[in-house]
Amino acid sequence: MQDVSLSPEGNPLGFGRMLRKEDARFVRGQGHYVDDVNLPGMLHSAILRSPYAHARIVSIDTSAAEAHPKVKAVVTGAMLEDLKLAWMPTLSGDVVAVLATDKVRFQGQEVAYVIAEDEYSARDALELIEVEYEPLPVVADAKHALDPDAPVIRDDLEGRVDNKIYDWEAGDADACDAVFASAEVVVAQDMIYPRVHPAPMETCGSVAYLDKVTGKLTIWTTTQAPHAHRTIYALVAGLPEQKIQVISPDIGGGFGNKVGIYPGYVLSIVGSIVTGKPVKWMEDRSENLMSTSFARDYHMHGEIAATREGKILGLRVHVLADHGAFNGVAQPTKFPAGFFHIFTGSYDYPAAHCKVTAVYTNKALGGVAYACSFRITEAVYLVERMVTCLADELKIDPAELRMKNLLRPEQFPYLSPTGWEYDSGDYPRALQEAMRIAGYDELRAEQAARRAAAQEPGADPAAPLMGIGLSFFTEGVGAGPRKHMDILGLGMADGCELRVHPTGKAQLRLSVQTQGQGHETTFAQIVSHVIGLPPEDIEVVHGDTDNTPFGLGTYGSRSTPVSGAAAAVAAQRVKDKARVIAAAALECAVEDLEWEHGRWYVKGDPSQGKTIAQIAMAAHGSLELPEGVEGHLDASVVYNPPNLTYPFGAYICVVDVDPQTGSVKVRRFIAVDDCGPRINPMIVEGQVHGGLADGLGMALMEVIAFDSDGNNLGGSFMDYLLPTSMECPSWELGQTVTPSPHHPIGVKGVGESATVGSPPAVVNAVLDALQIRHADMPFTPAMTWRALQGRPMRP
Ligand code: MCN
Ligand code: CUM
Repeated sequence: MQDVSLSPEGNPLGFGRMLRKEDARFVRGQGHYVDDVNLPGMLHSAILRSPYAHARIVSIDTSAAEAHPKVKAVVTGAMLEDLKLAWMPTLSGDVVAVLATDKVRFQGQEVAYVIAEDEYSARDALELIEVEYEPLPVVADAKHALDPDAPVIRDDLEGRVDNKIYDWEAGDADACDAVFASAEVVVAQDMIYPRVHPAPMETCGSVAYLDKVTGKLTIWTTTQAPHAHRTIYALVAGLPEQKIQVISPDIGGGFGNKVGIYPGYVLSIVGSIVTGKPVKWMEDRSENLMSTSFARDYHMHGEIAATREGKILGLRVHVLADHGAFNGVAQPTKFPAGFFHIFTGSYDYPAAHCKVTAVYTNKALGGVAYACSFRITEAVYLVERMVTCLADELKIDPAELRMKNLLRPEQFPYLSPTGWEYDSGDYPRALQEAMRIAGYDELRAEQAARRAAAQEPGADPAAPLMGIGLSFFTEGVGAGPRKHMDILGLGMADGCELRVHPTGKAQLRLSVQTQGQGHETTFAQIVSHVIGLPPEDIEVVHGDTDNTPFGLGTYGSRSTPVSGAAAAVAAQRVKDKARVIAAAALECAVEDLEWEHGRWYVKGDPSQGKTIAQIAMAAHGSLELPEGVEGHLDASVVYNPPNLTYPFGAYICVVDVDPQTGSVKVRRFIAVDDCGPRINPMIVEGQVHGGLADGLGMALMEVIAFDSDGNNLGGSFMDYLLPTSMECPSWELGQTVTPSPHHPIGVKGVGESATVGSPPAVVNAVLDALQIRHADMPFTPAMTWRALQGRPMRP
């Protein structure tokens, strides 16, 4: 499939490396983002946020703000209550306050909303609003959320007496206990996957306009799921769905941050209803970091059982999940803990059990997003840390231990002990390839030599400590099928429409929406792959609910597995229809035609043929079409995937730790990914590069911490560090190609793979350098130094 011919423009026909079509506008500064939307008469707005993590609202006085000469309106929770809009549903069946009415429940929560002639006046007026708060005790640490004397955060919910959201379990507890009871070796470990933030370059925002004459609501908004948002607006606000148009223009990164609906979006709609004008709301960086969806925040206790020879027998885990003040986790309804129960990972053993207890705390909505693959990030971290701890316990090389336990190719399709059916894989080959690129044996030899040298008298105390870390991951991406997977009752299937115009140029209408993943290029390549039109002749239309078919959106790396399949099937239908039309035009039987890329021709006489472009003209022209064949050359599809796709990969990280400062330098990082055939290898590599940087950031520097009063300590880029090219090594990538047997063109998703797979590799490398069993991320210099001194990592 990598063997590509070139279009007249020089781009590959079908799969292959080509520059991204969308970059023609991005590199010229011609991207069009929500904040670039400016409508005649448009007003601006700003949100007043709570300084407290938990407080009762005694009173709100908006009179001074309303008197500001440029202020048009001030909205409070009490006003929204009258409109029945004070609360809205979250993606997990909970409710969240649009504007606080009774209490504020996290620092940064929305309290009041100002609409003004310009953004500066709106922000100035926020300072004129007087809110009297009565501070309440705060639950900042999930470990204390269930203490008997903990304040009940969600006293708005009928009958609530504590902060528990749910207990959920998967796997067979009894069978697992039996295996553990008789196992030769059991290793237990507590670990935290800290709260982190997706921090996309573009913050969240919206421009809403309710045209009172036509009754049409148009909302330009930063969303990864425009169709789902439209339906939710219709359900929540009682607006007629055919009168709602959601447009997500260019999006400057999503990473899961833009899956849900934020109060600000709803408020911009309220603002337009109140003023009759278009209203823009754009949050700033601190607002984004403090109030929008957070990721992770899992406190995990893992136990792994094995024989003394290193055959893994079972894994059990208990998780305490910090969901913040409102349960807004984005995941299919039937999976309250996401896909966490895929934690058995890439290994062959029968016994597994997990229990997840989710609690409310006085923090912003957590556990939502950030290349999470619906909690597979946490699952992979858990299992890859546990396997490494086991290797440490057994004094077996971690690569050897993994090789001994990896699923073997003949076991696929593989049914995991917690119910997942892995579609395809050749795991040992991927690990071997990573070890080959890394030169694993030489690296271990170098490490041994360095450690020996450090023992010599007069050894340099500043000599770096070398560490080598491995991880192997399996993801399940591409949700549905819809009978198992829905969000708020909307099944995870995707529509797609392909139209080939008379002149042989095509438009592909997608329900998913790129935020930087390059869909305008790769989806054109999918269609090109099937019908042979050059990708530059195929325009991808997306991000506008009026002009695209319904579908659930881009997250969980589902675009290519689901919408990509829809595009391939639509293209196949066009190709089939083109054959019938070509047969009519060539006056032969359909069976007499053979396909070569982009053209149907008569068997045995290749000079007699019709290209797709010629067939498109015929389909729209005066040619007499056969019985039952309608004119035009188009197709529309709703694709309901039969299963997830299961990409996998083997990662190796080499670090050097400065023993005197605790600073960690990632010397090398080898990533072998298998996402099936690569539609555009350059884009896949870009996705992997980005994900590796994400993972390095989480392992070494990113954490949103809170003090005991619930103050967010990571509310700016001064405090919340993101990795830059300075911290990243030159990534060394490899690949294996194992097609998905159920995807029409064999591809698996890849958009989150590296973010999922890389943190355990970096952490395992740092701990290998320090030669200690476990310490928690992030390995900032201070944390690493403490760990080196044998001191606790957390104050
Ligand atoms: N691709 C390919 N060959 C494959 C698999 C994928 O060429 N075998 C291409 C796809 O066609 C697409 C890209 O790689 O252009 C990513 O595809 P996919 O894995 O289907 O993921 P999605 O398009 O659904 O993107 C979502 C995923 C998620 S969930 C997060 S989070 C994340 C990620 O993408 N957010 C991103 N990568 C991101 N990259 C950018 N630049 N910005 C974000 O917000
Ligand atoms: Cu889970 S972050 Mo992505 O799925 O948009």
